[in-house]
Amino acid sequence: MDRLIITAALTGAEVTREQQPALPLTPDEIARAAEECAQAGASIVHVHARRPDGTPTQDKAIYAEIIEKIQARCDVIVQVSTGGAVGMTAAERLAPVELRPEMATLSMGSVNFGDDVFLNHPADMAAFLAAMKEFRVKPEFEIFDAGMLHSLQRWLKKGVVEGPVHVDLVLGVPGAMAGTPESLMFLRSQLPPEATWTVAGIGAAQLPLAAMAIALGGHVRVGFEDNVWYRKGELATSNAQLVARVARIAGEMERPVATPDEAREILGIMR
Ligand code: KMH
Ligand code: ZN
Repeated sequence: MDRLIITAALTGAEVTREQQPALPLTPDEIARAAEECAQAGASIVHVHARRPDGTPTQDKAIYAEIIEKIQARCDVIVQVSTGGAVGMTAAERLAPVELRPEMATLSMGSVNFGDDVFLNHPADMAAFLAAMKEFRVKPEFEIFDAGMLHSLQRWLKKGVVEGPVHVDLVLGVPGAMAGTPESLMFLRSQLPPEATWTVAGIGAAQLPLAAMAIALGGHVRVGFEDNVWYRKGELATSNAQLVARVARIAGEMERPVATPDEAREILGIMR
């Protein structure tokens, strides 16, 4: 089995300081959190930007500042979000890809998202993919529901995408696929050949699905974007605390964590 790639989803677009007092919001806070997570065993950081008032933004200049500050502190793969926040336009969401980060997310379809709808029109998805090809950004295909994996299979069949692809199975969003072992096992059975995969369990699903991925040869995403708790009734003190726990469990399971360079090799990222 490959070494374990841990992704730290540091901020997200929805979580607030009221929900998680240690949530990193400014470029300096996000860069510091990224460094702590890298030291704890993360090789990728999934980044969302916020305005000074804490609201989500896809502003290119703010992303540029975040990336510069992260790179000044540590070596870690920066993966920008193109999901942004519900309600943003496709053009807005795509902006940080122009900065040529090593990776970016690409959601493979529309889905109910709590009380909202996370819209991903097929034409927008195709435009996101074209931009990632143009700027040589490695996509991480975000899979919230089974049909999205089949959309990716169709792209592969048509030759729109060349494998091996890397996917993130996001499980437990209210309105999407449940954060259960059965969901993970089913999606894993539907993966394209040679695909690498990570799992992002939402809330209480984060830890058990992480343990499953370690055992199954997948990779793991943790962090405040998906889960603010360390355990029931106890908030996590930092993103790094969540990363460190996964790294510890992985070590006990003889699945050492990947360095950023090892992660680049596993994912086929050329710098
Ligand atoms: N904030 C969600 C609506 C991504 O980063 O690519 C979408 C999201 C996915 O967070
Ligand atoms: Zn995200």
